[in-house]
This record gives sequence, C-alpha cells and structure tokens, in this order.
Amino acid sequence: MTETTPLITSPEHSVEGFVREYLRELNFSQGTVLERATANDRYLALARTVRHYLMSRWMQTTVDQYRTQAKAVAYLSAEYLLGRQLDNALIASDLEEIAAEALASLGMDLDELRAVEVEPGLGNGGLGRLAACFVDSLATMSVPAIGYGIRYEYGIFRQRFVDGRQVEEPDNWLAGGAPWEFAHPEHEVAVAFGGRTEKYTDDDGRERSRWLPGWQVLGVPYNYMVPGYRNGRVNTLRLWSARATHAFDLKTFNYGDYAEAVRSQTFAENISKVLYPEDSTPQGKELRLQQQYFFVACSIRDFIDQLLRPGFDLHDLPDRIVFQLNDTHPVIAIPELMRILVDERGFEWDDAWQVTQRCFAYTCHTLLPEALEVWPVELVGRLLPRHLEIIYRINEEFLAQVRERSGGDELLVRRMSIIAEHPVRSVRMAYLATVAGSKVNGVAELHSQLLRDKVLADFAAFWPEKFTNVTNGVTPRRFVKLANPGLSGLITEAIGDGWVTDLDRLRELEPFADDAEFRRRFREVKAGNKDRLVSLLGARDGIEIDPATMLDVMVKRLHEYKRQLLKLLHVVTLYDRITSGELPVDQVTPRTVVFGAKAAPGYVMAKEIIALINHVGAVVDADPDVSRVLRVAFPANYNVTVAETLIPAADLSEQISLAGKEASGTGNMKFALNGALTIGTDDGANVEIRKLVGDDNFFLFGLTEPEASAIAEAGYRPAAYYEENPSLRRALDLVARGTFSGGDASVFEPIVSNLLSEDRFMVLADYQAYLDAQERVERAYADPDAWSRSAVLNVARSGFFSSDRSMRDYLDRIWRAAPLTSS
Ligand code: C3B
Repeated sequence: MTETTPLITSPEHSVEGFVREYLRELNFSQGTVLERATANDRYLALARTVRHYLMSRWMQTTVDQYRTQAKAVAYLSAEYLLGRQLDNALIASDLEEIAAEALASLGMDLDELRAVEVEPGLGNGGLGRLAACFVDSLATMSVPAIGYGIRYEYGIFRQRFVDGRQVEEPDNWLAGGAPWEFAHPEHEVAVAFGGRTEKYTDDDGRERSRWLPGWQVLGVPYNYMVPGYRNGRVNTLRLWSARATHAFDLKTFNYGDYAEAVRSQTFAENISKVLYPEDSTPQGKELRLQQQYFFVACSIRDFIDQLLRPGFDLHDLPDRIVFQLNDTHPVIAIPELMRILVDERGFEWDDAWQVTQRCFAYTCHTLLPEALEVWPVELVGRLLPRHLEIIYRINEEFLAQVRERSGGDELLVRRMSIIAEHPVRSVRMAYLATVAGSKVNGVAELHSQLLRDKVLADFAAFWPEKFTNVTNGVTPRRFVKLANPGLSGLITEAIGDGWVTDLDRLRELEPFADDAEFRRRFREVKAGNKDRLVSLLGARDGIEIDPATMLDVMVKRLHEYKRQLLKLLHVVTLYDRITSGELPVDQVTPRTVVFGAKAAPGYVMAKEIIALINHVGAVVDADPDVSRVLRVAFPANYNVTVAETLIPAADLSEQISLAGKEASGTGNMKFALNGALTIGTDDGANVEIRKLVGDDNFFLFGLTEPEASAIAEAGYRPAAYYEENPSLRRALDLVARGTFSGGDASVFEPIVSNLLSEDRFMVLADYQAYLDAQERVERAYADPDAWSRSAVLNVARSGFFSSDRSMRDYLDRIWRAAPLTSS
C-alpha cells in the first residue's frame, strides 16, 4: 500500500446528493431502471449507496493505520452474529432521515427495503453476537482494531416447525447478493495441512524440525466495514473464505482427471462452507479443527504481511498487536505463531515463547465442562503434525515449572497437563490458552470467580495475576438507538443524545422515574413497541398476540441449563389452575409468553423441549377460557432481526438458568436497557444487573451457586420435590399423561423421566421459588405506574452494560496491561 493514495470524497450529505447517488447505483451497478427494479435491486442499490458514504472514511482509517503502525487489537473469533448491516450503516453515518426522504421522493419506503436484507447469521448465539458488539464498540471508540473470522457460505440454519418440531434448513444468506463485502483475492493466503515433520540440522548446527505438509488450501479475505458511530472511523472485519489451490487443480487436471480436479476443489472449499450449529457443545469434528486452523493461519499471516511494514522485526510484535482469543476456537493460533517464529523466522524457542505469550490473551465463555474443547492428539497430529510437536514442547516446559514449584506434586502435574490422557489422549485447548495467554478473563464477575475457584483453579493458584474479569456488554447503537427509536427519542429529549456513545449518562434519567408525565410517555413508547411486534409476528409468522397483555419473553438458545422447561412448567401450572377452576380467569394477569430458541440439530433433548413448548402452546391456545388470559407464542427462527423488535416490546425478561451455569448472558442486558424487568436467578451477569438496578426492580429467585453445588454434592433427588409439591406433581402429571400430545403418554415421556430421575439443572428444585417469584411479578404488574417506574430505573441504571465499557475494561486490564513474562 502506498502512503499517498488519493482518497475519494463522499457523496453529498443531502437528499439531492443521495438521490443522485442512488439512481447512479441502480443504473450503473444494478443495470436497471426504477420502473423495472425488483425489491432486491432496490435494496442492493440502497446498500451500495450508503456504502459510498462510508467509503472514504474506511480508506482513510486503513491508510492511517498503516502509516502510524499504531498497536492494534486483533479479535479472533470463529463467529460474528452481525445482524442486518444497512440499518447500522445508516445510523452510523447519520443518513437515516436523508435516505428515508430520498427514497420517498422516488416513491419508495425505506422500511420496506430494509426488510429485504437477509442478516449474516455467522454465529450461534451469545458468543457470536458479543463479537459483533465488540467490533462496533472498538470502531466507535476509535481503537485500532481488526476482527478476523470465517466467511461461512451458510450461516446458522433457518428453523422451521413441522408439527411443532424443529426442522433445519440451510441459510443461503449470500443468494440475493452481498453488497457489504469486498473480496480481495489478490491478498489470498495459502494454508497448509497434513503431511509430516522431519528433523534436520540448520546452518548453525542446531537441531530443528520442519513441516512437510500434505495439502493446501487458499484463504481469500472478504472485508466488511465496521463503522464507528458518527466519528469518522471505519474499522475492518476480515472474514476468510476457502478456495482450492490453483497448483493442485492444475496438476490433477493435467493428468486428465477433470472430475477429480473438481472434487478436490469442493473438498477445499468445504472448509468455509457452513457454520457448526453447536452452541457450547463442540462435536470434535475434523472439519471444525480445519476451520479453526484455516482462519487463524490466514489471519496471522495477513497481519504480518499486510499490516506490518516489510522487514518488521517480529521480536517487537507485541508492540504492534494483541490477539484476543474469543473462547478456545482460535487457540490453535498459539502454536501457529510459535511455528512461524521458530521454523520460518529462525527464532530461538525461548524468544519465540516470550513474544507469543505477550501477543495472546484468552477469554473463556463457559462453565460447562462439556463446552471446553479438547482435540484428540491423533487428529491434531494428522492435520497439524508440527503444531502437535510444538504443543508437546510447550507442555513439557510448563509441566517442568509446575513440578519445580510444587515440589514434584505429580497429581497436580497430571491435572494441569495440556495433554489429557483419558478417555483418549487429547489436547485441552483451554489449558493451552491459559498457559500461553498473558491474561485469562471470564465474562461476568461470578463467572470469573468460578473460573478461578473451580474450572481453572490450579492455574489461578499458579498465576493469580493472570486472571481477571471483564463483564460483557452490548452495543447501545444497535440494541437501543436502532431497535428502540421511541425510547431513544424519549431519552434524548430528557438528557440529550450523548448517551449513545457514553451510556453511563443514562444515570441522568433517574430523576425522570419519579416524573409521572415521563412514565406515561414511557408506557406509550412500550405500547408502540408492542404494536410493532404485533405487526411483525402477524406478517412473519401468522401469530396473533394481544398487545394489552404482559409480554413475558424468553429468547436464547435452547439448552437444558438455561431452563426453558422451568418457564414451561409455570405455563403448565397456570393452565392446570385455570382449567381445574382453582384460579378464576378474572384473577389472572393476562400474559403472552414468547419463546425464541434454536436447538443444536443433534441435541435430542433440546429438540424434544421445543416440541413440548409448541404442543403446550397449541393446547393453551385451543382452550377458550385459558387463552383469554394466557397465550404462548413461539416464532420460528429467532435471530438478531427478530430480537430488535421483540426486546423493546417486552415487559418481563426471563433469565432463569441454574446458578453457576450461565457464564454471563447478554440478552439480559438488552432487556434491562430497553426497560423490561428481569425475573432471574443469581447467575452470570444477572448478579450485576440486580446490584445496579436494585432489588426492588428485579425479581430474584432460586438456588444460589453454592447452594446448588451443595445439593449436587449431597446427592440431588428431583423426585423428592415432585413427591412433596402437589402443584409440581400436577403439572408434571399433565405432561406425563399425554395432555399435550393428543393423549399419547409416550411422546414426552423422555422429558418427564429425565426430570424425575436426573434433572441435571435442578428445574424441580427451583420450581416453587420460581412460581412464588412469578406471583410477585403479577402483584407488581397490577400497578402499571409503579411498574413503569421500575422499568425506567432499569434503563437509567444499566449504562454499565454498554460494550463500550467492556472495551475500556479490556484495554485497561488486558490489552494495555503490563505484559506478562514466563515465570
Ligand atoms: C455464551 C455464553 O453461554 C453466555 O453466557 C455469554 O453471555 C456469551 O457466550 C458471551 O460471553 N457462549 C456461547 O454463545 N457459545 C459458546 N460456545 C460458549 C459460550
């Protein structure tokens, strides 16, 4: 890149300027005229037009970065759950009104064109959405940063229900055209796999090892703009797409085997074909390890070759970059950097290790043991033989330290080894990340504490200073400004618009909680948001909901630990009490319970739970008495786009995981910021939400983490709760008898028997506490004015949960923190 590239100027920031640019795009790029343009043509032209407004800032940011060589953050993440791009680009460049007017003058409606965009679903859930929030915040805070990931051709599957059961369909998100990406095949990178290593003696007489790979693929970078909010900065998200190497194709082709050439092409391109849909339960598939190595190898190579000046001395790499590892998925980057430094650049091992340690930091996102990735040594050795050698050596040197410091405690050595021996010899990726990373963080206070005390306790004792916490956050641009224009307007009227980039300023709203007129207007906004949701669900899913009811929402991935079943048992109990006459209909607070959840396709129990929710919903709906006061809505294919309409409409946010299982949660933050009250356990970031919003404005219930652990240790017996609690017994009996499965008792038997015999996440133990908390919710909701006061206080006191604050914490505690050296 030259440093004197002349930069284009932006189109004129006016309605006329926009119209001109738009028509030019429609004619010159889409090759059509307004009268003949399809909705997709019109959308594509709009996306490209908006893009032009960001282009010169993007180029400027890129040129400045190269010129200054400022230290940058490289966020390595296998997932980015971005959500629609057009909306965000419009608010970032302050073009919303101009675009709406310009389009109206051409006889079009901005909202209709917005709806054409298919969101890039390149992530599963919380972890992927967090990455998207983080890159947004980094750009808005003008931090030099680049996001690296994979450009999956198929994102998270589309969910449909057939007879209430989940059916997955491929998410062909690129089909309509991809106006937000820029392919750069000229910067393709070769990535090697397989083969073997060999020992040799180098010119200085040193024993070395080198990798003789068996096959290669190419990585083609696709750049996406990450616009900061009205600050003139546009960072880059670079996603890699796999291509077959030309050399490989040619060779086979020359042998005359055309079919084989094409087959190997497909084989290589499979690497970035599809996002693995497992959320917190890695399947240990070979292709997955290929994906992981593919994208980190491309990214490190890219950073060194494209972003550093030629001849840069890699001993100084930590002055230029910190690679943040988003969970264990990119951890293979650690031996990759070692390999580059030692094998390709001739570094001494110890020097390479110093550099590597200072370049990486690791974020853990889970507490479930089954979510911690381990890769069989056999597989790593087959795909990445040189990396396995490097991992072995890292482990040897690390264990020597452990032995030395522990006085030869062999049990400890075995516990801390990066290599697990049982059930099969495997590499524990979380341990590798912990040993190599300069810092290790959890994603909420409680989570970080449990990492130190339980999951990584030996390591925390070994290196206490390595461990830190950064509580997650969400971007207020997408999740308040864009998703909730009504509330945003109200806030801005009250305290000015500084909150969008300084969310702590929401505190200034506190006095307005006591202002009756403000509360009235707040309720008006909520009512308007509910109307929006009614329209969306009506048009999208044919679901009718009554906006006059309490909107009780549980949206997140379907997982037993998140306990959608607990919510469902509440619904079944209400159904039982109403139909049995115990609870007169006129004493029930009318509510609409909304679920949104995808289950990993191979997670049988989660899919059964989805079916049960849908079947209970159908029975509730069909009962004329019950459905007057209780409805269950389960729109299929919950995604970021749906969240943006659903969350602002919610009254009650369900965050009811078993304490000690949800690392943080980020949906919980989005709801609080949009003025929903939380019913929740003392888990993940709920703990911090409750502390901030106050006990009066949060419905806490359930076991604490120490209580749950104590019960588990003493031997949890779920059937005891069933036997002792008549209400619980009736609810479970209804399910067991086939009430929700046309009388066929066998259908949901696996769910019932699992709850009665195992109930790993203590649904039954928390059932009564949850019901009691729901009664408190009803009493509180009966006073709409007091409820809205609490809701306003939730908004005013949740500014802490901005991802801008998370990024500040990462900067202070990790990225700028004193580099750690090997001890
Ligand atoms: C999730 C966790 O389950 C959430 O508690 C957390 O808020 C987010 O990450 C973000 O930190 N998570 C996920 O979505 N996928 C994983 N593989 C592991 C954790």
